[in-house]
Amino acid sequence: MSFDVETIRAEFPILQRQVNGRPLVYLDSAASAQKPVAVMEAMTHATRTAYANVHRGLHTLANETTDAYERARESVRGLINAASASEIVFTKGATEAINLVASSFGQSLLPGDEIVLTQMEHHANIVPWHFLRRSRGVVLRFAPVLDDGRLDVAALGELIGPRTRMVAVTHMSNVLATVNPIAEIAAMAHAAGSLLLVDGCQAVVHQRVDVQALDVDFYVFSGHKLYGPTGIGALYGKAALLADLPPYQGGGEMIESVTLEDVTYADPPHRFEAGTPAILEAIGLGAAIDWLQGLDRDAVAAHEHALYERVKERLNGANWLTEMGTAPGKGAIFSFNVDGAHAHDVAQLLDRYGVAVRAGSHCAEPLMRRFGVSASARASFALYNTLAEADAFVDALLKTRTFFA
Ligand code: 7TS
Repeated sequence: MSFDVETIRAEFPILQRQVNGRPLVYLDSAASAQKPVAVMEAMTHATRTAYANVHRGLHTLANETTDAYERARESVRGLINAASASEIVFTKGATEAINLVASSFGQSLLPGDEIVLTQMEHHANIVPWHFLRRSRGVVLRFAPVLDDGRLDVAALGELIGPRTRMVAVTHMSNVLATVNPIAEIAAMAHAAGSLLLVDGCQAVVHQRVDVQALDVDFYVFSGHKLYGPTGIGALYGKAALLADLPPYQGGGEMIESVTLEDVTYADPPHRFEAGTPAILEAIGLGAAIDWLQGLDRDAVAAHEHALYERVKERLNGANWLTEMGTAPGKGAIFSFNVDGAHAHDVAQLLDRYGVAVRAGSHCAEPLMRRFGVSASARASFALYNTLAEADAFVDALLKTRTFFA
């Protein structure tokens, strides 16, 4: 299989539009990716031809919709090579998935139990654990990040001890693009009797993930960064662990039986999917995964890396700019600050040239503090970006630079 970026681009109608009189250069896919026609059509097709509530009906449309919803679960299973589709829980996204684990698993925690995180986590993988710090007296420990953006894995190992109940780390940083050595961290967590949760929001988009090979206990991601819809994401949990977790929310579809006196719960994954789920969005996510899996993912990764390398090469020697995160093997995200300029101003000026980048703390305030900045600008590359766009970004940045020099 090969990979042709122009063929791919034709599947993303939004990429044809203009912004401020220029062709759109969309470099904000780490926040949310654009969607191919296949995803839109899957959702429209379901809406037009086979839509009803899931898991409730004995009628044809309900059964067809349920089948489509469960096929999407199977697509998620295949994407991350889970052993069984019953290990996949649909959630609103990564944020809800982490909240689910923190809230449900957290019920077993005692004061003084420890959760080990890292300085490079997105707030989604910090704040739910702070809830447990406040409500249950658990202790949070943060593994440091080295100057080049690598995780200090040795220091992480030293933080893991007999009271550690959960290690929760990102697979790939949304700011630094550092890819963390998950299998190694899993071995360290398990040797201490701890569980491991991995935030796969960024990694799952850019590399093959095998939750069994990595031996992670929980893995989470969002659909909208994976070329799928918003409002849908997934939690993977090992079957034996999900079986022991209490539910997160109560309502329809998550019960085995309800009486006035008591309630018994359904088995996973339904135990964790209270209420009518995001049916069409799940179908859209399934379509996004099937679409992505139809591509040569190694060729996609090589293409994305080439875009990042192009930017690096063109900005080589620029002493007015500081890149955040230069770890070996990092992903295709270029986070930076221009001397004398606020990242917000840089982003707004780039927008004049049609170039969309994100600027701010990227929901990673502890990481910003670690690097002594309040914000950074971030160009994140996706499979539909071209070398010409990488050049357009650098050209616009060079023009922007004259405002601050
Ligand atoms: N974890 C990581 C590593 C992320 O990058 C994000 C979103 C989340 C968790 C939360 O995902 P959600 O879909 O539940 O919101 N990251 C970003 C970003 O980098 N810019 O906007 C959102």
